[in-house]
Amino acid sequence: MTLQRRDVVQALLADRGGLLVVAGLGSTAWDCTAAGDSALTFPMWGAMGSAAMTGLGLALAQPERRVLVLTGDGEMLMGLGSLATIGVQKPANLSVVVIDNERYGETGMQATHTAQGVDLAAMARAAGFASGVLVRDRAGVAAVRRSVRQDAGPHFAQIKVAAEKVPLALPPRDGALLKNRFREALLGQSASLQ
Ligand SMILES: Cc1ncc(C[n+]2csc(CCOP(=O)(O)OP(=O)(O)O)c2C)c(N)n1
Repeated sequence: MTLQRRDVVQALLADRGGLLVVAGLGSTAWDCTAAGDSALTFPMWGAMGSAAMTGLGLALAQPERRVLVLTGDGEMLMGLGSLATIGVQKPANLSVVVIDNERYGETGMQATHTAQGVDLAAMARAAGFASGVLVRDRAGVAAVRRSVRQDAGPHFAQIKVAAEKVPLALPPRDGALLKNRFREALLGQSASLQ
């Protein structure tokens, strides 16, 4: 049975503890909010192509924390160079998970290149990630969940999901608020004043 994006994100984020999450723009950010708004989730809102690089910076700055980038296939395709940089830097605490509906969902469901077979997981492996998997079932999602939390990375997963329209679940829209609450939750109350 085809995986559904909300179930996948819910499963990946359940009991997330101190996991730091960067949510790519659009649908994956709404998926994260639907799974439960959190100060430790940083949604990219309109910034397309930079989710993985934002996650890399966070992972390098916070080597004791686990960092998960959850993003869409269109967003990942726009920032492919980041795979090479992550492959070179090799942060063991970083995972990049692409929720692959093979569409630019937010802008009208136009097909992306993954609909034509572009294999992002193979690209990540070739770039030097510790693992790069293509996932189509629940067992695969459970394995990704484990890797995100405990195995030495960097990990990459391309999770195929149905191309469905789901209800909007919007995080706060104010960028300064999102940054400050993330910093406070991670670094302590005085962090937003620095
Ligand atoms: C540089 C740039 N180009 C285009 C857009 C418009 N845009 C917003 S969301 C989106 C599609 C995102 O597709 P994908 O990452 O596959 O996410 P999905 O919604 O399908 O899960 C596009 C093209 C943008 N925000 N920024």
